[in-house]
Amino acid sequence: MKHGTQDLALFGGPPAFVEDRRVGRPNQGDRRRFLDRMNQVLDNEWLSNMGPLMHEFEARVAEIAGVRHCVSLCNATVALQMLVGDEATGGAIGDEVIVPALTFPATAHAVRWRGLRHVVCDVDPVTGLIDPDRVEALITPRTRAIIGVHLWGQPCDVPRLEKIAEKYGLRLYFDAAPALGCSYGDTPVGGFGDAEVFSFHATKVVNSFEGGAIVTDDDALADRMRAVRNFGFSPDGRVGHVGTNGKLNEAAAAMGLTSLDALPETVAHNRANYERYRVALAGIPGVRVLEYDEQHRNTHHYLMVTVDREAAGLHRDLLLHVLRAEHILAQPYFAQAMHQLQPYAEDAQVEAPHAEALCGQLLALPTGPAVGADDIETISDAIRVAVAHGPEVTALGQARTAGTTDR
Ligand code: T4K
Repeated sequence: MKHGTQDLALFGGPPAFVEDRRVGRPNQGDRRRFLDRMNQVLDNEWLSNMGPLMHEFEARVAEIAGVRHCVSLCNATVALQMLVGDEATGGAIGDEVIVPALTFPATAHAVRWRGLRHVVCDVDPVTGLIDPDRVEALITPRTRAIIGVHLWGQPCDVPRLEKIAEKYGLRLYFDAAPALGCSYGDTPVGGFGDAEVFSFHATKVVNSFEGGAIVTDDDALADRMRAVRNFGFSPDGRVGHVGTNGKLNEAAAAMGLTSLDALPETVAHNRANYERYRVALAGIPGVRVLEYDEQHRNTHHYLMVTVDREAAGLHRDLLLHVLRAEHILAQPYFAQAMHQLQPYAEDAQVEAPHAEALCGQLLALPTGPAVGADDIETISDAIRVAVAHGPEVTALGQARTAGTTDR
């Protein structure tokens, strides 16, 4: 239990934890089962190129997402690159893609990587989700697609975005990288828009080391995407499309299946952690847990808080340093909006005040099966002490962390 500034590790106190408490610690599932599957892979002598475990993984993901097709891939960034390209849209139909200002850089990078232009749209000030009210004003004759991002598993305003896409004849995709197992109302994330994209990166709720998928109910699109992920080869062996190598290998599928086996218990644990954090952080001035709308299902893989500098008496970046010194490896997801990223300096005048404000406030706290009730008490205690002594921590901390902040 910490009482004053001197108890904080940043100022010489003993760290709250010996071992790091991390955001993004992989959900590996049962090791024995993984190793059994790896033995199966080696016995099969079939390591990649649409192997049996990849097919099994695809079937299970499609079932969770409630869709006909899951096209598994080596990561979600490649999935997005494939979807914005001419091979998915069925021809060149404008070179602009609308993306939210608040997302992981991969969403915008995928667009630029294909030689297209991403157009940044501001977000809702509370949820951080793309604001449909602002999307319409960004549509031009050059617009080809809209990408909504189900940030932290919260679903976008799917009905309104679908209406806008239909009205203007645009492709609608969802970057659902963090949203496997989540829903809009009772409908699982996966079948919305023309297609959605999951990530199975090591840090996601289900991991396949690296991995991703395009999920859709569009038979023709799925066929084209299956070809594109394999150098453009069609089932008849001819190259019918410009393609890439986006295949998910069998070791990745073995981990993906094992991680999927553990999904129900992972989600139950995350949900309990979310409730614990809400109680433990209640009443700390300026620190607010991002509450997920109970109308939709969330896997609670991300425990997000905002830190309001005025009310808390210290900036999110300084709190991050305080926590890291305690071996609490919180993450500033996300510290820069898309138009603030250096490669996109030409977008510097984009107006996205809500995204900018959130970027200065958001903090992801450790959760997941490795984080228990006692850990949450300890983490919340460190936050409470830092905020209770905000001005003092700020004065001392500025000297201690000069030049090392994340922003
Ligand atoms: N769209 C959205 C909305 C996304 O969030 C992402 C990825 C993508 C698209 C692209 O998906 P992929 O192409 O990756 O499939 C991490 C992930 O690398 C990234 O996949 C993820 N979003 C993003 C939100 O988080 P970093 O830069 O924060 O990773 P890093 O290395 O700093 O690790 C984060 C934390 O996880 C640390 O506390 C350490 C811990 N960790 C990490 C790894 C890799 C582990 O404990 N074990 C591990 O193996 O991006």
